Amino acid sequence: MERTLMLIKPDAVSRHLIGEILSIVEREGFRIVDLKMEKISKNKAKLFYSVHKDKDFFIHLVNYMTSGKSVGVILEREDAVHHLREVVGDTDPEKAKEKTIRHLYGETYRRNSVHASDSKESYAYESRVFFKETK
Ligand code: FUP
Repeated sequence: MERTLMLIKPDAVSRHLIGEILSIVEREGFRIVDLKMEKISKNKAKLFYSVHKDKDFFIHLVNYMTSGKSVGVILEREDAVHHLREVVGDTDPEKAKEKTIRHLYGETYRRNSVHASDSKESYAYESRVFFKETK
């Protein structure tokens, strides 16, 4: 069975949306395999988003991701990577389809409530980085 990683980001954690978001993914047939809450360090945020390290928004993204606690969730389902991206919706909450998590809860392009791995390779990398105990 395929696995993927979802992060519930600081904007959603601070608005008490952990339960709502976990309910949505469980109703979509995902099994929660593992889960951890953590205020991500700058180092970890930089590693997690290293594909964006040369972008002009990188520092803003790192500052936001380290501004409060996140919850990392490993989810299992058939076609997990693709299906979670559908459930999460477009990066921009204004463009995200109705009933997607980002449409329901996203505030802005950056404060878009959740992250979902975009490939099996990203899942392997991102889950290793997030669940690693070292800072
Ligand atoms: P996604 O795969 O939908 O999470 O989107 P990206 O990998 O393209 O971007 C990662 C995160 O960087 C997004 F959640 C939003 C943020 N971002 C910005 O803050 N500014 C930008 O110009 C692009 C992305």
